[in-house]
Amino acid sequence: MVINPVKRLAESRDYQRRAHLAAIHSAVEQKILMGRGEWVCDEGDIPEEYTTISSEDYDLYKCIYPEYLSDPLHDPTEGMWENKEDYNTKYEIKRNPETERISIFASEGETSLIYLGGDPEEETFYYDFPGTSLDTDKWITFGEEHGSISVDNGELTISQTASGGSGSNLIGIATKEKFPVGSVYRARVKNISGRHATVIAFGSSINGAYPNYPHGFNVPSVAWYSRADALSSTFSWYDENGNSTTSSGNTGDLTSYQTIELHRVSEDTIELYRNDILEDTISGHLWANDYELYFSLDGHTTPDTIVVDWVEIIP
Ligand SMILES: [Ca+2]
Repeated sequence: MVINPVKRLAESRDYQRRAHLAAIHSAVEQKILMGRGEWVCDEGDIPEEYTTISSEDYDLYKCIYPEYLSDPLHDPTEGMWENKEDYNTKYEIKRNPETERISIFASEGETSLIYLGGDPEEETFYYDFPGTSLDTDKWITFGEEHGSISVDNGELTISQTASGGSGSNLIGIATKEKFPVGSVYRARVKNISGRHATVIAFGSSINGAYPNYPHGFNVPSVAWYSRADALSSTFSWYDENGNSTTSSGNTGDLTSYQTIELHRVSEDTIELYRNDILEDTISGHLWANDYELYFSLDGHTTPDTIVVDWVEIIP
């Protein structure tokens, strides 16, 4: 039996919570970057066990508000904010001392618990591109001869400069791990120049590379690909029964950071979200196997470039 995380996330307040966790997490990451990798705050180290973010418990907002977090976000139903000396977000934070991963947790979800940054019990995949290279235990790369794949300042940049044209000279990255039906694949990503660039995809490789638009390849995949040069995008798929098609009318301008999600609701239904809003649904097609998350570019116009801030996959 597969427990479907999508249903748990369906409540609008849970979306709001998730957006809050992402904003707080991003603020913490920014502060760490500004501290050249160190957490510098009078409040002291982020606790190693989940601790409430409040004036009484771990006073995180002393460290990030308002410099890195412009709004004093708190749980929409249970949290409160009076001022910097009197608030309780009802969100919790912890730091894993071995990995330095920061996790944030909403305990007041409508039906369940929401994490950002990964919880070991949930086996969430989370990667925010630390250091100056990809962790090859977690990622494979392909097509580096067609451009560059670089990590710097907490961001991944993939740029196809070889002018490949439709579907050729693919460059990109994929997770080594595969994820089952029920998974949510999420990324904060932007396509800053050129086309065709997937802003998120899951599926199979073909000859070691991954298709940037699956409808042109005969491998099961689902992808959303962007054209920064023409401010348009297309949702494309090829299923396990050999059916393929595309849908248009998706949001066109993906040149600034967006949170893009593919929800594998069931074997035959996929939902695509942008900034927590349902953008498109595919139903009546089959993806029953476990699949990697990937990004892939073909340089139809060059430079074809995407930037990724983080990836999260909730199995
Ligand atoms: Ca990042």
